[in-house]
Amino acid sequence: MIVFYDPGHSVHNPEREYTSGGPIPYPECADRAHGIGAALKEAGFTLQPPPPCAPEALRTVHDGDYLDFLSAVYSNQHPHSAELVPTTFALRGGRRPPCRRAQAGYYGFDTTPLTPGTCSAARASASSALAGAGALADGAPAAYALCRPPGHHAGRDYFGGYCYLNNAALAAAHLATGARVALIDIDYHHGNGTQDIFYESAEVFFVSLHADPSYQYPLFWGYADERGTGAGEGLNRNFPLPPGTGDDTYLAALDQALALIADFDPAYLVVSAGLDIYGADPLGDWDITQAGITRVGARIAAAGRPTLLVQEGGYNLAALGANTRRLLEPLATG
Ligand code: OKP
Ligand code: ZN
Repeated sequence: MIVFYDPGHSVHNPEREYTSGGPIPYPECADRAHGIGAALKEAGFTLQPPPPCAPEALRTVHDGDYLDFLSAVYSNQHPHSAELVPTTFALRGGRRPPCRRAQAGYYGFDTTPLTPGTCSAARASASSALAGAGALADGAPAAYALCRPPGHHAGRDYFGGYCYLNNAALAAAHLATGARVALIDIDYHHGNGTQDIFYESAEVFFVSLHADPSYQYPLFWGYADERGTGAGEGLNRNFPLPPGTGDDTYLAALDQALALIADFDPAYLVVSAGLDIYGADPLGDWDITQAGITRVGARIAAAGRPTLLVQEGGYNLAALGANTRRLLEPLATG
């Protein structure tokens, strides 16, 4: 299996997340990717740097104004200034303010920080996903993009939930030129950005399994009755799951999700691969075991489609590398 990895992510490494309970060390740290990379190398995978993606490639999914904001917010001022944390939000409908720093609360939906390295790291991350899509288009049966920062909470014109550019959506949009694509999001959190991007799309079928938003982030999206609109009617499906979800409950929901995907009969499958489903993840409250993660990988492999896995969450640093390996190995050998 081809693995794409761009070490350029390391320049984005915020210090703290501002939660309702106060500041905590930033869970989405550069060491996540270092740990995954080390575990995959040890398992015999080769990590390939992707070619840097063309700036226009990001416009298939993201708005030009938003992309301009991401590249300009740190461009001509305080190149080494502290993190920029939005605290006043527009609740879309207000005006975009002229001040770049104030725009952080126009484009952000939570207190996810921007740092001087955020834009280039997000581009490096997106480059891996786009290279993975290219590999599938060229006939590879499976590929993995070791992306960080993650992407599935980012929409066409917003960032949040540690995400700035929607890596999986960019890959799916690339593959969807002339082919049907299914995007399954197995991260513990609902992929609200991806849902939003493809909500009216007939080309990309989005299915997400996640902690019920009635008790978990991102809180406002991810309910079972969100099913898509217009040409995308019926092509958005959510499986909200309860606290304590274990292997059997999860795998039963996954089987339902994969049956829907089989009916859609996509030419490609993109997986938003979050490993915060793991029982010992500090952000999650599920009970998925390491053997369960192997079974998730085996179920995805059994779907029998050319498959791109795109890294999303997963915050147990001690287990993340081994868990990623467990998810990938059924696809690498099968
Ligand atoms: C990103 B991904 C934590 C508050 C929630 C945001 C979570 C973003 C998850 N105490 N913080 O889906 O793994
Ligand atoms: Zn997550």
